[in-house]
Amino acid sequence: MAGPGARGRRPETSPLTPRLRRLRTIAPMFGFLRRKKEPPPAAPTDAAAAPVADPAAGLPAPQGAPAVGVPVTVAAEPASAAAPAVVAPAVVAPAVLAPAVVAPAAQTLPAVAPPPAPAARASWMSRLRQGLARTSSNLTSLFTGTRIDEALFEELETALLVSDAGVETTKFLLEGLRARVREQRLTDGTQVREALRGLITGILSPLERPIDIDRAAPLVVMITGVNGAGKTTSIGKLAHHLQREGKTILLAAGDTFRAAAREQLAEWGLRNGVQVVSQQGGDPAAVAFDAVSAGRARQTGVVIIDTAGRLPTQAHLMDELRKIHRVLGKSMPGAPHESLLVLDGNTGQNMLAQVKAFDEAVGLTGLIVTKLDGTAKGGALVALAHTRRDRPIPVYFIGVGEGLDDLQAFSATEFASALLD
Ligand SMILES: Nc1nc2c(ncn2[C@@H]2O[C@H](COP(=O)(O)OP(=O)(O)OP(=O)(O)O)[C@@H](O)[C@H]2O)c(=O)[nH]1
Ligand SMILES: [Mg+2]
Repeated sequence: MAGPGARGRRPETSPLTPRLRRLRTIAPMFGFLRRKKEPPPAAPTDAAAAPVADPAAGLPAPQGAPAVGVPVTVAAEPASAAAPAVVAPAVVAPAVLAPAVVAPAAQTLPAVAPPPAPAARASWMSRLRQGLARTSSNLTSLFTGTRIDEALFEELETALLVSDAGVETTKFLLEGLRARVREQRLTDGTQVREALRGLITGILSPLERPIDIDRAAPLVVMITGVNGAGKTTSIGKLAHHLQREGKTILLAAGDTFRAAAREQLAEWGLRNGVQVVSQQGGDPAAVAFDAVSAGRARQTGVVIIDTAGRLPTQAHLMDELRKIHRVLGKSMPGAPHESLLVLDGNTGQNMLAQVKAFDEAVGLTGLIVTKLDGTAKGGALVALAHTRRDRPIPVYFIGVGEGLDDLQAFSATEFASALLD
């Protein structure tokens, strides 16, 4: 609970704003994450979940097959087709639609990326730590001595504000810390740091929840977010992750207006060896509907729907998102089963407004926070957890790079450690 402020502190009429303004240019803090488990050695082969043979298309083998080397993009049928759609081959796309297949740069990418070598995993960890080094050093440098006084709390307040933890959460942390110092009679910096770690971990813990990928078949996952947040990249990484969990995947290019957006998703499809339902122009809701229909007909494990980036202030685009959500509900009971918001970890406090707006529009069930390998300020995530503690939205994954393996499960403990170690 956010308290009323540190009443016992020395007088300070407007303690936060001047320091915040002064330090706004200071670089951020944050980061971390560690893989929880080793990936399986080989690509999964899930016979039960493998797509049924496509009578029309002679489509490439399902994504579970190793080393798929052929283009996998397929056309969507019109949403008006009420019966489960059979994915049509590109060459017989309905005439009313413009060429339905994104012309992917089929020759420019390997169809399936090689499995990550241990060295590669180590390298993303070190990239992450490097990216967060300045931020974590802002905090850790405070706890080096035995000085536990008002000056320490003031410096900590500054460091938390610089990290984008926000005024309310910063106050909450400082009050909690003061109480622990008092009650537990802490006498040196290391103890205070551990107390802070406990507080931050406690705030973040409700966000740590694994995604249940078995609760529907297909599991329909709708991806939303502002422009450039990392939606399409996260879908590519998520597809890879889910394949390793043994799921078959179908992607839907719900950003129908930008050719580049379709091509980008098609590239990720190629990398993963998964099929992409796509359609030039037209209604994104129709593409989403068709993808789910195709996924049901083909017994696909997970259907992931990409959407165009949009700002919460763009009312008509938020309406479009609501429509996609609504239409998905008609495509399959309970769909979308996951309504995920992708957040750029560099967003700062605006992250909170984004979550609120997208949640109101499409009832978020989870978050993916990207770009935590760069200069992101992790404090915003702590603020998000604290300010939404009454209805926490889990962070299923964090993005720590642009490669297939750079999606990691969120861990409150590791996140707090990355901040304070
Ligand atoms: N370093 C880093 N870069 C990322 C990460 N995720 C995405 N990016 C990069 O961020 C940029 C935008 O990513 P996209 O996936 O295209 O973002 P988007 O949300 O789909 O964008 P729009 O569809 O245009 O709204 C690309 O250059 C990605 O490579 C990440 O976790 N780390
Ligand atoms: Mg995109």
